[in-house]
This record gives sequence, structure tokens and C-alpha cells, in this order.
Amino acid sequence: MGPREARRILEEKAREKGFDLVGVTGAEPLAEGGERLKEWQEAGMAADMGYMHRPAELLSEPKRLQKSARSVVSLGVSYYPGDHPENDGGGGRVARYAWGKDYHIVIKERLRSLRAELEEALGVKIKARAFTDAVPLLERSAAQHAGLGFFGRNSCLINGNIGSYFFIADLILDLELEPDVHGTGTCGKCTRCMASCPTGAIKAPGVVDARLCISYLTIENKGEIPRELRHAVNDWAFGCDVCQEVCPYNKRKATMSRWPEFSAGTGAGPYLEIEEVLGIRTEQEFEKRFEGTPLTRPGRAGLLRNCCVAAGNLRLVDAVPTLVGCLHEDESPLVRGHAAWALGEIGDAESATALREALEREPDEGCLVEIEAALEGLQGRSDGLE
Ligand code: B12
Ligand code: SF4
Ligand code: SF4
Repeated sequence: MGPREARRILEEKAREKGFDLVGVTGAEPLAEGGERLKEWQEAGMAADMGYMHRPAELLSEPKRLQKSARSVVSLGVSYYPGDHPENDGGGGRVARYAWGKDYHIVIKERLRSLRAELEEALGVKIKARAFTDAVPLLERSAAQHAGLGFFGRNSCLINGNIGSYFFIADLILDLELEPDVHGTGTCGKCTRCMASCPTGAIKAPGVVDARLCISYLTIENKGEIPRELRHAVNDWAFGCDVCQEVCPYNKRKATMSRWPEFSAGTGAGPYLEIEEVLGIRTEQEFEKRFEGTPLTRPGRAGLLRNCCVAAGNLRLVDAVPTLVGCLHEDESPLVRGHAAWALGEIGDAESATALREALEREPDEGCLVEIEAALEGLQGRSDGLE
């Protein structure tokens, strides 16, 4: 069977499996993507994501992942679960891609069975690497080469028919398949994402500085959310969708995911109950609560840190007792420090008392700085009222 017929069968099988987009490219290096990655790394924009500091050649050459590679299959699956309802209940906002089950697990299962079905249909043994958002390959670049879409100014890959709310999944195969033409499209004169990014993280068209991106700050970041960025984080507790929400391609084209695993009812949904999350004290409790969803990624302390920031920004007076619990009892200095910040933002009498008490007994220097800054802020505000 020739590469063209094999490509046709791949498309048929992938669509049966529910993938919305299917494309193929050769296993040659992703030269332009590699160059852009190098510049991004050199500018420090990879922050402290260890896996993004690997040499650009490793991330841009499929053959480094599988020596016998002949084709890279790029698949797209819409995760769009709808839009956030109004945040009337004061919840911690979750980015759409994370409302349901953990996509790594869900997609990988389907990739495995797609590969098995392909072997059966083509009657050959196929050596394959199957992954999504896990192995260090420039997945957006490979997908653009495979015709899935074009790079938007927000750096997301946009497809003219379904927008950008889709995951990219890959199969690197030792099988020759007819390649697709590279994806094309344009943002035209639009710059909405660049103007709307709350932290100014989109430094140039297609270039996102992870150090400023709310998605990085609330998911990959292991340390504190810099004080000067906390207000801009607003109510986002996990990820950020702003630069996709404003995109006209999504406004017009986003189509609901056909995979039930990505719907709100199967996982964390659009909002976290902030007080509930702030009450989680042990790793076991955390794992049990979020197991099987993407929300385990930042770890317990990271997610509580995010919920503290959201609570402070939302001025959640009802959350004060739980925040006081975090400040006085949590074992993680990261959580205690951000709880102090949130109490300083809310600033009622109970918050002020709890902060003064904590000042007497807090052992961690970083937390003491947070508590002092929160108390100074409160003092400044009450002076202003006099
Ligand atoms: C590190 C990472 C992040 C980091 C850094 C993001 C970034 N923009 O670099 C952080 C944590 C911030 C992040 C956030 C998000 N991520 Co992310 N992330 C990745 C990861 C692991 C690597 C991305 C990367 O290589 N960055 C380095 C830069 C240099 O590369 P790049 O952004 O892909 O940019 C390319 C273009 O510039 C391109 N390029 C080449 N030629 C040209 C020409 C022109 C004109 C232009 C403009 C660009 C261009 O070359 C670059 C290299 O490929 C990929 C998975 C993977 N292995 O690829 C997922 C991935 C990019 N993330 C994904 C998602 C869903 C998100 C979020 C939407 C999640 C959320 N809601 O919070 C946000 C979106 C933020 C944004 N605007 O990018 C999806 C994107 C799917 C899509 N349709 O684009 C991916 C592909 C995961 C997946 N398998 O589905 N992410
Ligand atoms: S995900 Fe949010 S913070 Fe990151 S670039 Fe987009 S709008 Fe900016
Ligand atoms: S918002 Fe506008 S500039 Fe940004 S990615 Fe979408 S079309 Fe391009």
C-alpha cells in the first residue's frame, strides 16, 4: 500500500476515534520553530520550566525522539466545554482545557488504540511514539507543518474551522505517509489578545513570556506569584484563557468538544470552591480530591496559593476564617505567605487580628515579610480613611 492510501486510512481511523483535526508531516527538523525556541530560551522566557531549557535541537527534531521516524502525525481534539458562567459565587476560575478529566490520560488511551487499529488495517507492524503535551517536541510547530492551523499572535495554533480551543496529540511513526501542506491563515490587523493579556505577557506577535503568563504562574510555577502580578491574576485559580476568549476565531468558530471526558461534569468544572480548596491540609486529601484531573499539576501548596490570590482579589470576606486557618496552621510557607496577602487585601477586623497574631509566631522569614507588608497595607488604608 502506498503513502497516499495509508494517509487516507489514517484519516478515516482518526476521525472514527473522534479527532477533529488530522494532519501529517515528515520527520525533518522543525527549523523555524527551533530558531524561535532558541531566541525564547535566551531571552529567559522559559522561566524555570526545566524541560523547556533542553537544547532546541532536542525539541525540534522528531528523529531524536525516534530514530526510525518517517512521519509525524498531528491530531487535534477540541476541548471546548462552553463558556464560564458569571462568577457569582466567588469561585476560583479554571481554564477551559482543565474542566474535565486529565487529557494526558484520556488522549493517550485513544492514541494507543488508533495505532493498533492502524496496524490492523494496514497489515504492518508500526513502531510509534504516542504523546500529548508530555514529550519535548514543539507540538505547535509540528502541527502547523502538518496543516492543522496557523500561529496566532497569542502563540496558540488556530484552525480556521474550530478556533484554538483544541489539544494537539502526536504519533511519530516509522511509516511513510503522504504529508499535508503547511497550515496557513492570518490574524490580519487584529491585536486583541496582545492588548487584553492582563499581565502584558505577549511580548511580540507569537511570543509569550512565561514569567508573566498567568498560566505559568498558576500551574508550572513552584514558587510565589510575584506580588506585583497578583492583582492581574484576578480570579484565575488554574490557567488562563483571556487571550483565547477575545480571539475572533474562537468567538465565531469554537465548537463544543465531542469528547464527554472534557465536559465540566467529569472534573473540576469552571470554578473551584475556594473555601473548600483552602481547607485541604494533607497531600492525601488533595490527591483524592483532584485525582484524574489536570489540577494535580501545581500540587497542593500551588493550588492553595492560587486560591489565596483569587480570594484576595475577590475580597471574599466569607473566606476569612479559612484563610486564617491557612495562615496559622498550614505546613507550607508558600500557602501561609499568600494567605497573609489575601487577608491584607480583604482587610476586615478579623483579618487584621489574625495577621498580628501570626507576626508573633511565624518562623519563616519570607512569610514574615508577607505579613508585615499586609499589615502595612492595612495601616496605609486606615490612615487614608482618617
Ligand atoms: C511550555 C508550554 C506552555 C508555557 C509557555 C507557553 C508558550 N506560549 O510558550 C505556559 C505554561 C505559559 C503554557 C500556557 C498555555 N498552554 Co501550553 N504548552 C507548553 C508546551 C509544553 C511547550 C510550548 C513551547 O514550546 N513554547 C516555546 C515557544 C517558543 O514555542 P511556541 O509557543 O510553541 O511557539 C512557536 C511559534 O512561535 C512557532 N513559530 C514558528 N514559526 C512561526 C512564525 C510565526 C509568524 C509565528 C507567530 C510563530 C512561529 O515556533 C515556536 C516553536 O514551536 C506545549 C506542548 C509542546 N510540547 O509543544 C504546550 C501547549 C503549547 N500548551 C497548550 C495550551 C492549551 C496552553 C494554554 C491555553 C493553557 C491554559 N488555558 O492556561 C496556555 C496558553 C498560553 C499561550 N498564549 O501560549 C497547547 C496549545 C494548543 C494550541 N491549539 O495551540 C499545547 C500545544 C499542549 C497540547 N499538546 O495541546 N504552555
Ligand atoms: S494565557 Fe493569559 S496571561 Fe498568558 S498570555 Fe494569554 S492572556 Fe496573557
Ligand atoms: S485575538 Fe486577534 S491577534 Fe490574537 S490570535 Fe486571535 S486573531 Fe490573532
